[in-house]
Amino acid sequence: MTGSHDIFQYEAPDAPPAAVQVLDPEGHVVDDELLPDLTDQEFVDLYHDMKLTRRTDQRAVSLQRQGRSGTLASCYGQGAHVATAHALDERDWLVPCYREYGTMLARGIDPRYMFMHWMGKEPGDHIPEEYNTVAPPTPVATQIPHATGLAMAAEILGADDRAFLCHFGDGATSEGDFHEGLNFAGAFDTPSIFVCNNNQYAISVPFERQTGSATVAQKATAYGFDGVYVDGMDPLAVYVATAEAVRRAKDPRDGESRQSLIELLLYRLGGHSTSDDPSKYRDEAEVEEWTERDPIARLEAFLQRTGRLDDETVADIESRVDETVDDAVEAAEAAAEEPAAMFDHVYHEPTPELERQAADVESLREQYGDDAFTVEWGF
Ligand SMILES: Cc1ncc(C[n+]2csc(CCOP(=O)(O)OP(=O)(O)O)c2C)c(N)n1
Repeated sequence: MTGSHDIFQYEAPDAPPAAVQVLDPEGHVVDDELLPDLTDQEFVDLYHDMKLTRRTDQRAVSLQRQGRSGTLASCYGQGAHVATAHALDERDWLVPCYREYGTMLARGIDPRYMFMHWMGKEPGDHIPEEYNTVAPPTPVATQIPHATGLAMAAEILGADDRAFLCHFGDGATSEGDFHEGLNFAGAFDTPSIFVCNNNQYAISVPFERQTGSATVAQKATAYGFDGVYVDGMDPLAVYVATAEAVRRAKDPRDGESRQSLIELLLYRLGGHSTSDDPSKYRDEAEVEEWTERDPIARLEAFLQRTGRLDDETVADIESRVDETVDDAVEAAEAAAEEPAAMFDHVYHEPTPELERQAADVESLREQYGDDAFTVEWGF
């Protein structure tokens, strides 16, 4: 029994590696070689979509506080996730999570869909087909095997040359769905990109209680693919890592896997949801420290310093974003409830139980009219 440690070939890292970073918190380029090859307009478009996401977020929280909408998971602080959508082609598929809806806005999906979703209006979950985007889920991690299944189905149908990108949080990595989704992706060699938004908490559960691993990214090796640990408060690092994963999914070089696990180390500056009080489980000093790394301020500083953006353009973007969000709220509030539509896309063929439930909804509507479905939000 001597030297038994020598027979172990796989060693778990004790600590995370340095995260991939392009911009420091003040917006200085830290690695010129990693600076993405985007046009000035593409850089500004990314900034626009991050501002649109933040404005949508602020309005949604305000509507919830006024009792005009339901609860939601704000992405305040996590806005750099928007950059993952900028690295996708239109034909690629996006499987977002509830907090990463900025990817949907970046793909051109009108924010009215998000407002309807938060208002509990069923049409909000019927994303027009041309966007190749799945509506965000509420159950934790269920979207991960769905994303792998989509990729497997596309391969079977011969629709290759597209990537399938799926978002989830650190808490989702403790679900069996995470293992099943990544395991199948590796085993069936699908063109999959898994993005873990590690905001360091699953509601009140801190990351060190979620896993004994130093990182989520290292878990990729167990599934036979590559992982990368990224500064998730840096939109350009997020873009570069995703663009590289998209390239690998479609055109892997020797030794590269078509699957990637991207871990974004980030922080949610707000509560888990509008029903949460984060002061119960984390220190204000921690929040202040991460506020300094705000992804929008970081990108704006870089764009201003390099002459790609000026105050006039910022003001113009802000007023356009305000107008888009105002119109979206108006449209969402005016939209019908359509509760029976919730049964339409559960299965390809409705089951007898679903048909019974749909008939119940119709009979309630006949008895009480549309008022039967008006939700009184009272959080
Ligand atoms: C299967 C399931 N279990 C529990 C919940 C309740 N729940 C909602 S969000 C959440 C935490 C998820 O944390 P994480 O995956 O890190 O994502 P985050 O919300 O931090 O973005 C939990 C436990 C749920 N929605 N679904």
